[in-house]
Amino acid sequence: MTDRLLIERIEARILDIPTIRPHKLAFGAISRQSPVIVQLWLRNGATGFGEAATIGGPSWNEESPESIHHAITAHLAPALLGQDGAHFGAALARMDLACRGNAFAKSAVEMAVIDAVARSLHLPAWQLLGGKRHASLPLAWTLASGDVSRDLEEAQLRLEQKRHRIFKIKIGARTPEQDVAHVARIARGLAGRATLTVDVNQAWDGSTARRHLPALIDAGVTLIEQPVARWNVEALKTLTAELGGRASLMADESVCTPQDAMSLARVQAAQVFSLKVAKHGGLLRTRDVAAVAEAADIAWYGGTMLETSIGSAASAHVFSTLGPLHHGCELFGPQLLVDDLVTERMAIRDFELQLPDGPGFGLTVELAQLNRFDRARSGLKAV
Ligand code: MUC
Ligand code: MG
Repeated sequence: MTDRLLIERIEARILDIPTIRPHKLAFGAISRQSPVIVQLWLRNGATGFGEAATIGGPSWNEESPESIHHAITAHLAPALLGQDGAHFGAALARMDLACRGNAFAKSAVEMAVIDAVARSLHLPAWQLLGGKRHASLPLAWTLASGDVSRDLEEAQLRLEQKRHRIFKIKIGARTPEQDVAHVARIARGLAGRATLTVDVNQAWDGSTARRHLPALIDAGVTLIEQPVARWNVEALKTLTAELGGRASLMADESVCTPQDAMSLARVQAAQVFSLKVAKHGGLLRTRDVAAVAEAADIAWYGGTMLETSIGSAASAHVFSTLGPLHHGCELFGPQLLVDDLVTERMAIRDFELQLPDGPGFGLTVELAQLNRFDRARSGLKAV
């Protein structure tokens, strides 16, 4: 064992960062993000950073910033202290032994390990994850102000800036008829200039989805994300079979573990998997889920949990290593936040996110910004 890559110290803190506008989803509206930031030190003095962000506390899934922070400080960090950071798979196995589930918490720690080791080796993280296959990816923006005029204004600006021409519209909070009318107005306003996706965030039952998705497709939507509950694989399968020729069905909340991926792939319940490093439990397991997708002729999409530049860059590193069958990515989280934690964000050019290089995730984290948004210092309470 090389002493120099031994894991010596792991710290985690919860930040509270306001969003630039309320972000409205099927299950509620958020006006701040509370990412958990992990900093890890190796014996050689190298440090690495990781992040796990949730949306709306424990509303998107079971984990919350507070549970993530607790899992890391009480269980995951103690399991890794003194271990060789370079043994990524063994570190994951130790975390699994110490703590069942808690994928978000594990992902933040694994990110910090990989960042620190890659920095020690003066390599970009993507080089430790299989090698780079994409230099850039089309970058979506989410329209979720809840107001058609504001959504259209946002989209126009981003088109003019050549930042985004794929727009994901969050629906499911209002009646399906209102949602269809909202999406149709946006589609008319952007006709011929943009690609439209909807994310229902599990809000509909199978028959509501069967009844209303065709109208969304008629309006111009080409990608439909998680219209039904995560457990409702039967409905996903039926929708994919019935509508899959006209628009692509994408699983998000339904596909977390590689085993979920296998179950969906076996019955062809989706044509696209939204990959998110947090829900898969890290960068390595994101690759495992992507491998199942590729083997089943299912495309991937580079999803976000609205992370700062730390989690977004880590995601970008692993997405840059994946295969050619994809629908781009949505790593726009940093742009939705009032400020960031790094000196320089990943660049966006010609509607594409420029995928970063190293060392590590290629970021310079500003400690003053971590302190500025640190919940423990501001006295703010959980959402
Ligand atoms: C989700 O379910 O995809 C991603 C982008 C966004 O606006 O919300 C998220 C969560
Ligand atoms: Mg989603």
